Amino acid sequence: MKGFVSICLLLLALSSTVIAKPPRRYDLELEDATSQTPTACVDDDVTCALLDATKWLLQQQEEDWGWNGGISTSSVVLAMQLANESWYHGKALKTQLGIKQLEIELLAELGRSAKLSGCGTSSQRHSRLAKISVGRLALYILALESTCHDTRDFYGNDLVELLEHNMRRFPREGFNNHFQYSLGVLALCQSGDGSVKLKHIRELLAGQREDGCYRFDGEGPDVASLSVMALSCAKASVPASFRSRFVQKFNNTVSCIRSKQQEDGSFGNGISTALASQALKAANIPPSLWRADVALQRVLETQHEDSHFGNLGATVQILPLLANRHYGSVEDVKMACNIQGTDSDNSQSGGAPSVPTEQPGPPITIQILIENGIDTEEPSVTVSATAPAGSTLFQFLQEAMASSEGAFSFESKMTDFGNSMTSFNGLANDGVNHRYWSILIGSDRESASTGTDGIFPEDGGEYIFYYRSY
Ligand code: B12
Ligand SMILES: *[C@@H]1O[C@H](CO)[C@@H](O)[C@H](O)[C@H]1NC(C)=O
Ligand SMILES: *[C@@H]1O[C@H](CO)[C@@H](O)[C@H](O)[C@H]1NC(C)=O
Repeated sequence: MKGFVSICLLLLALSSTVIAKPPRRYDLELEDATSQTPTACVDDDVTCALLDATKWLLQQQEEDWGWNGGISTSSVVLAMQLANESWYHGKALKTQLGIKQLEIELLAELGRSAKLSGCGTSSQRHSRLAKISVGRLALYILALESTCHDTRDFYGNDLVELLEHNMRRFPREGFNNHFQYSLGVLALCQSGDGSVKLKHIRELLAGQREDGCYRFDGEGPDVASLSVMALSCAKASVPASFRSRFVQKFNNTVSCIRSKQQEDGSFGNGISTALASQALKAANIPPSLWRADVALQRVLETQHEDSHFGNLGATVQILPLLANRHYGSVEDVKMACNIQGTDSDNSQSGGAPSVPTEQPGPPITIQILIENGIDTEEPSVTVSATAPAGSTLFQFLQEAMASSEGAFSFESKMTDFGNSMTSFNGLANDGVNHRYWSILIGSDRESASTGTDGIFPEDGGEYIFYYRSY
């Protein structure tokens, strides 16, 4: 109770921005005395890939010690700990400041929620709690657990109870896919006591289609993979009477994942392959049955020269696999919490942040098409946008909006994967009816494999935003 009152007094108001600000990285004034470049990797592809990718993530740390304006701090901290729990236990100053930022962000988010729905009676309290997104809260809990926090008493707040409460109404707008639901179950499952209830397990099983796959599973089995990791973690909470049904359904989801494996060992793109591999490991499927080493090679091939895997979201989801771990490995990582003061002089350094200073290219012009594939009576809109070569599609969109004098507009939301397009010309994504803006490229309308921050338009190119149902 005390916690809720103090949160009400806190009322931290942070403005949420729609347009992305360029990231401000920290200056190296605060370099630890003990910092050195991490031990170079020798000969082992996977270790090298892991070390390089963690180094890249650390370079993304910003001036306030968080990541991606606070959107990605929790998923980065979790990924860093799953990559190697010595990160936290090394006690490097930048690490500790990053964890402090994680705490501040969550307290701010709790405070904002309090402000939104006011303070007072306990019935009001429940509506207030419902404001925090399940996926975000789950990632905060996993990140906090992996860094030795008590999530039952986080500055007086019971985060596990809060999560459990917020998971009750499913599906609803903003919480309507089993990827998020699985993150919730993984957080409940790994925060100490038996918080996973039979109803959670039932919901995960009920979401399956006949083939064991879920809505939003396509070429890759991302959702089924998260579900298998969550179910593997929660297996111990299944009552005996429900066991045989559980195993049957569980096997069915594993079959979905395995059915997506290609001849070359991949399960779709690098992210999907990494998540599928993590799931099959979590489910203890013998590696030879699904050619685990070949799948791993396919993932490693997707690493860029700069050591990330395309963007921050891809990198954090792939990292656990490189450390032979998965989203259910927080329990293993937590074991290091009981060992006091390990290698405190072995702190890691993020290395010098490289802020690329690229010259703007010559101006190029592209066509942006806004098409409504659901209400086909609605005429499509074409706008051209001009920006320097090398700009992202998102920057072209901003340019188009600024110069259209109200004729063209969009809204977006920052995520681990960059800006997600949430609305065009007033027509917004609709989570209730599963209608969303998708991205297609060129006259053959190829589906984009990444978002508007990862697409670098070519002169005269055509970029289509197509409203469709998934
Ligand atoms: C569900 C889902 C969607 C749903 C989201 C709505 C919903 N009902 O939840 C819909 C169908 C809208 C969607 C759309 C797209 N998606 Co999608 N999506 C997912 C999925 C399966 C789960 C995301 C999630 O719930 N995360 C959990 C919550 C807690 O995290 P969150 O940050 O709040 O999640 C939000 C963002 O992930 C955002 N989002 C979803 N997809 C994408 C893609 C991009 C590029 C961005 C910036 C944001 C974004 O929507 C989520 C819910 O609000 C992921 C799988 C994965 N491995 O992450 C793919 C994934 C994120 N999507 C992907 C892609 C490519 C797309 C599209 C670009 C496809 C297209 N050609 O149109 C579009 C984005 C278009 C746009 N408007 O900007 C890729 C991104 C790859 C990359 N390297 O960047 C992923 C990783 C799948 C994969 N394995 O390739 N997606
Ligand atoms: C984790 O990092 C520590 C310190 O840098 C290192 O000694 C250890 O070998 C690493 N563990 C793994 C499994 O990579
Ligand atoms: C589920 O899969 C396991 C391992 O592949 C197998 O031993 C078991 O018999 C299967 N159970 C059911 C009910 O299909």
